[in-house]
Amino acid sequence: MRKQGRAQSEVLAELDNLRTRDVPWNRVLNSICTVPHEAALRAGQAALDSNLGDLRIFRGCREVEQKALALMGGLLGKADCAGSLVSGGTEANLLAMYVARKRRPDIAHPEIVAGETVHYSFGKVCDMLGITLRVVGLDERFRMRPDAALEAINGNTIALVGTAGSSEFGAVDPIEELAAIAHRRDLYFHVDAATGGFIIPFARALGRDLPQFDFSLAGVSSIAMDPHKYGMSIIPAGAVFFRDQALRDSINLESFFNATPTHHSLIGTRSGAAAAATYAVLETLGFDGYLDVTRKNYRVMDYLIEQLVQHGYRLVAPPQLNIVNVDLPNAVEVMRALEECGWIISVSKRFRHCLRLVVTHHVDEAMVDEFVERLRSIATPPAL
Ligand code: 0PR
Repeated sequence: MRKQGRAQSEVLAELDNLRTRDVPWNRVLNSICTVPHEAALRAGQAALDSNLGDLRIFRGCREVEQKALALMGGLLGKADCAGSLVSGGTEANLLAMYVARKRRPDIAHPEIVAGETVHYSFGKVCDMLGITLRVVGLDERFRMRPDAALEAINGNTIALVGTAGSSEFGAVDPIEELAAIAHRRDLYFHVDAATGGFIIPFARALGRDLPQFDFSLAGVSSIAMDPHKYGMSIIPAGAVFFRDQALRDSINLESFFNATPTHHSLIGTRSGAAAAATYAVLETLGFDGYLDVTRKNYRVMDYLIEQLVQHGYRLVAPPQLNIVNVDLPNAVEVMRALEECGWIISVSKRFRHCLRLVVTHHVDEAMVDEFVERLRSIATPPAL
């Protein structure tokens, strides 16, 4: 650290300058996160000095958090489910698996069963909690196969995990069938809807053919859903919901001090900014506002698909949520060439022929036109 500080204006100018190096959103096609809603940005900025780790001081912020949780919980088919606002999908999945682990102290070598496209956060989570992750095969649309899940479940299984919106494909596992399997066996069933949680309820209302994924299914024990992805809140805003209070309370931890509430998430001192931002965007948009956002995302995605197909490209599978994968044998090379031209897209390390394009709030038809033109100048579609 320098001995004497610099002028604040100089430091801030340096930071502004560094931020100009960030890629502008209109060249970003790989990110599940997007430009936050204006209400979220403003509310978040106004609450940056708060600490949800001390609820005796920040009583107002606590109320904001409760209100945000109630609004999200209301989307999940069980008004009295018990939620926590957390830092994102990773923490949500960690807490869910922590609860599942606590629920079965009798199992010495715990395992969980999930589909091959389960998010990599489960790798970390299982490592931390001493759980073995058993991944099972997918169908032709990259969804977990329930028959494979059934085969993998054994006496050490403490939880089944379904993904409602995989990071790579936006694929939604057959949550209804998986929930039924879990229910029959009294198995904990976690739904990772970090990505799909803010899409599926609205897409279903718009008539899209997607399975139910929430607590209206008897077997669902917990759900991760991230406001900082398709919810258009600021980062870090994630959420985890448990079917009932008792499940959430199983990981409660007392703090040192009298009259301080128990903690039930990982992080102690944490800003109330994300809670305020999340509440602000939920209230400003309302259900109809999210319907409009979702309708627009599907419209732009359908346009992208139409343009790609018209120019001879093929998709690896029809997408369920707003993630499109183009089948290209040299996808990694194409990704690098696109990046040289300023465009950020992604290619999975495991599915190297899939050029992945994420459609979210900041993507529109004009951006699609520019992108497809650039893609055509780089990658000839493979002959059929
Ligand atoms: N579960 C699913 C299904 C996810 O898609 C993600 C993140 C997580 C859990 C973990 O969430 P957090 O990252 O909030 O802890 N999926 C994105 C991905 O891996 C994260 C991301 C977002 C990466 C924006 C890049 C980016 O620009 O693709």
